Amino acid sequence: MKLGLGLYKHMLNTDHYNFAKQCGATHLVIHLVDYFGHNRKGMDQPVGGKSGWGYAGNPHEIWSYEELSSLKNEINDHGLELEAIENFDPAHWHDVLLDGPKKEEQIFNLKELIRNVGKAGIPIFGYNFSIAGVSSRNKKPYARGGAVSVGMESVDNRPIPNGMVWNMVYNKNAQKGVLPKISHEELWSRLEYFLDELIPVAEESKVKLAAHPDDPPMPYVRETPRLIYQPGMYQKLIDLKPSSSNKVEFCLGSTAEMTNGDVYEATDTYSKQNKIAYIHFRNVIGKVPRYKEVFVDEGDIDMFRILKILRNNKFEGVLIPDHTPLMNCGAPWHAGMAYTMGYMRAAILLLQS
Ligand SMILES: [Mn+2]
Repeated sequence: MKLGLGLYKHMLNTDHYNFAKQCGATHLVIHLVDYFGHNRKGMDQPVGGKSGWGYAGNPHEIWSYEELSSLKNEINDHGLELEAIENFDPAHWHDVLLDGPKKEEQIFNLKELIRNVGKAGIPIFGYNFSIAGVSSRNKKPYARGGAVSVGMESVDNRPIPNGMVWNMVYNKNAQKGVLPKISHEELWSRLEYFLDELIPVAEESKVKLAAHPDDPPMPYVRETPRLIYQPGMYQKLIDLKPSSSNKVEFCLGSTAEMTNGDVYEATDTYSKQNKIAYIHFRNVIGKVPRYKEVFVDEGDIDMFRILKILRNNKFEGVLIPDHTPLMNCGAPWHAGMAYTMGYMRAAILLLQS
């Protein structure tokens, strides 16, 4: 097991590479989608309100081999490995999610992107096949000592306006109106198209595609169906396209929030099959539709039990904190992460001793 840290796009700089290293990380998982374009001071995860996070990126430019490779070199120069890129930009795949007119053109570009990722030597690409993305969450002092974190108290049922998907606006001039309602079957058939097209390219490029479950794991959010909102639904995705490149981005928090099944069984099932590309190692109290994200040692999940299962199944991938509560000090995000990283490092060392 390896310790990693997740960094948002605006954190891809020397200070944050050094911060990761100081926290004991050997690996990084990075976001290239700019969720914070609307708020330059934003440090923490966006919650996903009615109007989303802001604008999607440039639809005409996928991330090139040159920029991916120079990013990887920069990270390597700081003594870290680049393990994964997390999330596609909605600008690059909105019509794959929505089955829109640009679907084929966008799939063509996504294939090129995965080839670039493979050529740059980045082993994993994480994605979240979701129309609404994260939603229905708010920020309150949910965690120990009144630390501000994310939680859910009710479901957001407001439909999504045209021109927006996965919380980001990809077309400012879209016709007024909302996204049409679709079934779960329709959503799964869109995923199947995506996997059929992308997995062979990922195999050739030696890249693992890793699916994140729904956050929050509800059957419907904002009048759109969700894909993976119970632990067993990961199996459906795995079986849909058997391949060493078809993996999961296993989120302990989202899995524990699911109403059926238990997180230990799910960890065992998917790590035993060697289907876990990397892990979001976070803790929660409660299940949907009422839960709160809390400190790593405060929630419902026995994190040591999870680590023992992973060790027994010889999981060799990376664990990152995903999200943490913000701590009261001059650097709330950094303190929360540093606290979690210290806990994770100690736990991993203890289990390996
Ligand atoms: Mn997660």
